[in-house]
Amino acid sequence: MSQEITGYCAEALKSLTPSQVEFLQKLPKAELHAHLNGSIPLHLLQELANEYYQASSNDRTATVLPEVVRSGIQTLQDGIQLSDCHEFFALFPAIYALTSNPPALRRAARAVLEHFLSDSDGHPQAAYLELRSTPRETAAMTRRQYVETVLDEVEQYPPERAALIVSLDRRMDAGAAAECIECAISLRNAGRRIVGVDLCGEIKAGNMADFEQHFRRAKEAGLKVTLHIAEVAESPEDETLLLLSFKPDRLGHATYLNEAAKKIVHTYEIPIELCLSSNLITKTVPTLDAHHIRYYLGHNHPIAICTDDILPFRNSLLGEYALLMAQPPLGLGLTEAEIEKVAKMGMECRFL
Ligand code: 6MZ
Repeated sequence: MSQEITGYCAEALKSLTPSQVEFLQKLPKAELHAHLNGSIPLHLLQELANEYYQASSNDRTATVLPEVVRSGIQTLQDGIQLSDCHEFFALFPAIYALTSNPPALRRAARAVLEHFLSDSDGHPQAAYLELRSTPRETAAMTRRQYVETVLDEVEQYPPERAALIVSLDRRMDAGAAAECIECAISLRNAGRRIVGVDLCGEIKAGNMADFEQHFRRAKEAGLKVTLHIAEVAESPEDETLLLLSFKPDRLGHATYLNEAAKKIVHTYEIPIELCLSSNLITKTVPTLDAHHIRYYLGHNHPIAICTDDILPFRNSLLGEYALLMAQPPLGLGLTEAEIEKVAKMGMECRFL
């Protein structure tokens, strides 16, 4: 079942001719910034929610109140309206309640991989997917079981099509962060398909100095590092420079970099994962015209166009590329040659 697309992507897609859409569909595209629990197709979320409602009356171990889950899922079904980026993170406890045991997580991972990689509509959304997810410890699984469950699904696809990035949440304490890194390293050393680690989560949470040791350890062990960085105007400049000192291999968003940070990013040619709809819907960027993609395109800097969270944003990778192609104000009005170059840059930024 294909996911319903609404909002900016839908408008951009509607404005294109069938041959333009076909051009975008045929373009080999890499999806390098998709959060598993933010990318669950809506039809599966509804299924998991119905099962959760049936089971929740007997469940004494539930950590999230059923009313919180019900209202969160309802919001996702109705379509979200955010007044700022911080409201966005409040959606996740409800989703997490539905993917808190291995069978449900397995179904979620399978559906997300299928969404991006199956070519049931003639063309897959992505030629290659680097899926990312935050290992969670629940009453039903350890963090290691979480990662193994997701990996089992990722590895159903050949290595040139899918890999996993293990995310650290900024809210994690030192013990949890260390456990995630050790888990990523040991599974990778055992031949499992983990290509990197990520830093994500509530933008203002955590002290990033505490995370330095974990990312250094991951790099020493041969894992690549991507970091969500400077997502909002209030992101502290010293924090941004500290994160850059971890020597990341890619950056997520990088919306508000000051001159010193931009200099580092250019000197080391650190590719940027850009999520256009996500930034517009969470209001970290006011308009497409003001989006920092223009700056990076103008500087011929490596970028990858990504979706972030198709569940709340109701976007798609094809729709994000439609935003590149549609004429202003619906899109950026790039030529086919320019879009082809962007897609190629995305493929070249893979961690694999
Ligand atoms: C920062 C984000 C995010 O890991 O449980 N996440 N973190 N910025 C964003 N953009 C607006 N979108 C999602 O997927 C869900 C988790 O990804 C992070 C949040 O920590 C969220 O809880 P996983 O699979």
